[in-house]
Amino acid sequence: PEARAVFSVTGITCSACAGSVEKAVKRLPGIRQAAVDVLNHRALVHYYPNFVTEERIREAIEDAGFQATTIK
Ligand code: 9UX
Repeated sequence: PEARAVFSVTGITCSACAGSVEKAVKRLPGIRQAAVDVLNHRALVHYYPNFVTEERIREAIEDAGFQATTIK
């Protein structure tokens, strides 16, 4: 079964950074889809909870250089 997480990504405003965050998230195991919306500063991720956690995804976004909080 698939899960969905939404994150608020502070300070993300350009498509280049959106692309690097998407790439960083997609590098994790268990990611089905990752999309960053720069207008709303949101990241939407579809993932498989048996393989990766929401917190691990949040950390990957932070490691890519942006503060992220889970929205739910
Ligand atoms: Mo981007 Mo940042 O490559 O202010 S969101 S620069």
